[in-house]
Amino acid sequence: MPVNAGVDYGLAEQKYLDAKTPEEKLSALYEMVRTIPKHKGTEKARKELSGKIAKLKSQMEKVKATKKGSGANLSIKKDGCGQIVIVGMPNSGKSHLLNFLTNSNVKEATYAFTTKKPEVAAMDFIGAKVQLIEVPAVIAGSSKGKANGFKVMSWIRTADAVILLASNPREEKILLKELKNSKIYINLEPPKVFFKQAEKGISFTNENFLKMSVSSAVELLKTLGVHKASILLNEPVDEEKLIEVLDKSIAYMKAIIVNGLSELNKDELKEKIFGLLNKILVYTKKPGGKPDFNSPLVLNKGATIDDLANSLHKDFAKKFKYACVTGSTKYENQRVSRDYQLQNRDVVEIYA
Ligand SMILES: Nc1nc2c(ncn2[C@@H]2O[C@H](COP(=O)(O)OP(=O)(O)OP(=O)(O)O)[C@@H](O)[C@H]2O)c(=O)[nH]1
Ligand SMILES: [Mg+2]
Repeated sequence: MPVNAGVDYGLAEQKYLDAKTPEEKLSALYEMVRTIPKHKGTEKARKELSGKIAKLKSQMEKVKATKKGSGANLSIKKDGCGQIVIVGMPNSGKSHLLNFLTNSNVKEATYAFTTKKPEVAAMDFIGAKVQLIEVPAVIAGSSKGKANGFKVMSWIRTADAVILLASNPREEKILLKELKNSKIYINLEPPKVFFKQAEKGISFTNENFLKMSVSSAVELLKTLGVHKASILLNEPVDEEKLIEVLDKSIAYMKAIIVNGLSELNKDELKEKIFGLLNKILVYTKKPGGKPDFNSPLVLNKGATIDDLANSLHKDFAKKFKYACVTGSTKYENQRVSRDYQLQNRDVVEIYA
């Protein structure tokens, strides 16, 4: 251990020594970089850290290339228009919520860890199918592997969004902490820092956002294996943020937090859950006909008429003449262009 290194560095180093997977090793190395004192006396140790990070990263890249991205991550086969996990502490009512929202009949009981494996069910949202998964309970220590925590966290991070079931602020705090320790950041945005390739050296745009000297930022980046980059800063950035930007193992996930089941309105809750997916429902109809409100198309938010035509059939998009929209337009059946942006629940008539 280098001179003057504090307790935090010691803990990070121990984490590194205890780490079982390359991802855990890398995460511990980042923590060591974060906590190592930045003075002349630690220069050699920082160089060594930099070397370890570079070596580990290239090893991980090689493994990834041979596995063609299948990776070590566990994930549950996706179905429907999105996959959402229900996360909560033991006995918090996860199975109850799953049964409430779907037609499943998962076992509910008053003892802890009734649910031992992921339970998958489909939630119908006005004709669209959303895949809901109850994962086994999270407890204090899950992020360190307690209660099958590594697997549970892996199932969570590969989903598209989260329903956090917490009956009180204490539970919510524990859940958010365990998720954060597992590199799952709930309702947080990635730092607004953007890297571009550069011919040589490291330079910053909006340097005034740097909450450290340029030279120490450059030093830190070099330790993390970045030697050539042009970096755009769009928000204040300290050491922690700079390391966060480079830490590709962080999953930023959207979540709704449900505090209790007693006062829930099912339709409102379903609407909120669907809202997590950044999608819209659009109904199509034949010219002169009626839309089928039981079978919507699910498109990404921001989708245009062109996207819709493409999602129907490639030929259709080619033959496309024009479309009429009812809903987001000023008038019913208003004629719109190909680049018209659709809104949730629009009804579209395409003439081809
Ligand atoms: N009346 C009522 N009972 C509930 C509610 N939520 C949960 N319960 C009951 O509380 C107990 C625990 O609920 P579960 O849904 O099994 O809890 P869980 O979070 O899935 O628990 P684990 O799978 O063990 O982690 C069961 O007996 C449920 O029937 C609720 O909103 N109302
Ligand atoms: Mg359960």
